[in-house]
Amino acid sequence: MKLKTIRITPIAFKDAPLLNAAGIHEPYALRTIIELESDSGHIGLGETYGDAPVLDLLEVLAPDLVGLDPFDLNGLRRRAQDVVARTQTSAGAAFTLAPGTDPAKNLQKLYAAFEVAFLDMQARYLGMPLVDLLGGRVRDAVPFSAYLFFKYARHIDARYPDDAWGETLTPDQLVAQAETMIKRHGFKSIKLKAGVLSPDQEVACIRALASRFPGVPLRIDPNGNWSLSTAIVMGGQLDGLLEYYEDPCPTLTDMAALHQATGMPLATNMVVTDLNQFRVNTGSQGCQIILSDHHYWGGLRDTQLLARMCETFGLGLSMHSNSHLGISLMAMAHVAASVPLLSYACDTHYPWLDPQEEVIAGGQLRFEDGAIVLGAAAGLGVDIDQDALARLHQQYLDCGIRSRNDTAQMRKYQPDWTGKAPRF
Ligand code: GKR
Ligand code: MG
Repeated sequence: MKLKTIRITPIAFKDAPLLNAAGIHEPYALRTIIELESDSGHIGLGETYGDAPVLDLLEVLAPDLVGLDPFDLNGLRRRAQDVVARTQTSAGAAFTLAPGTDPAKNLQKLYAAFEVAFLDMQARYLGMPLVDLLGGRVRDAVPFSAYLFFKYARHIDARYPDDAWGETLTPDQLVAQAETMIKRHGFKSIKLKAGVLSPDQEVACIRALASRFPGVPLRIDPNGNWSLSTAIVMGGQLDGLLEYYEDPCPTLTDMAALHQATGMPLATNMVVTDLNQFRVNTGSQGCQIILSDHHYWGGLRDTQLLARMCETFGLGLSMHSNSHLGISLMAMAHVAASVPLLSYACDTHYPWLDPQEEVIAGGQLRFEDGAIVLGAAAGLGVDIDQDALARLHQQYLDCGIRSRNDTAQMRKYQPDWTGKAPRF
């Protein structure tokens, strides 16, 4: 089997005005959809970042892959390495909360984007679900957590109607958001994206969630927006309420000091994002739980490698997410189903997706009791709705956004906004 055609399509989908440490989400989030077809008529699908630096790399690599055997992952890696070595991307300054804009991860992102599509094609060719190609399922149902955000009711500059979630800036509004999300999808654990309001207000929100949802595992993620001293004080107030404390401080050194001071389990998707940082972390014992993300950890097989490394070094494993559509959700679910260690529900932004903005045939995927249940369909188990793809591509052409920048977007609301962390 040889690769015959490769189609790279940047898309933009409507996104809610979600607040985070860096600023606020723009009205459109970007993704790239990858479609492969082989000379035998098999297809392979992938989804990754849509930021300009990644898109540039994907477009340069694509022609080099025509004629390659989709089972030749070493061939893919060599070609990806060549492209990264010889290409100047259009990267500006990296925006820390969006791994799609970080040039240091170019090789992992580029390889991962195609690796998923290659593996999808392999599995479709063999007539098996992707999880089985990855070594077999250790679970059929992959649990995800309710991912809560503080948010404004509307974008400052969107030309489309407000989302149905309304404003979330108080404990009562946050509890209402959690109730809706859990009722809709059945999630059994809750994550709060923090680093937005004052730490005291955010701790009050966790308390409100704990009293409304007794026994439900809770996490808070201030995205490095709390200084070490703030994180220690807030840790004292949060101790006993959290299953883990995610990225309160911006550096590994601070995370290590925080763990030493509080003994709390710390999770990260910010200070351990590759194997070199993993090595440093094992020396400093800064973070006890690593949040994997195949989009920048180098694909599905390297995510399995990360899981083995976590097992070897006695660390826990969970999963990070950025704004994404159903192809990514299924890739996350297939790899999560193949990893024995995964001991926590995965993150996903998927509940924030407007159902009209999905690119896969049949529309938005459903969570059953908070989980994605893997079936018997070959590969990732999803197909593209070509009309939706064309519409979302047109939206990309029209929206004018080419790299995610929540800090610049926040300046439209607050002109003196710096997004500099830690703010508290
Ligand atoms: O989408 O606002 C967001 C998140 O803050 C995202 O950018 C982070 O990468 O979800 C992420 C996280 O867990 O840090
Ligand atoms: Mg995080």
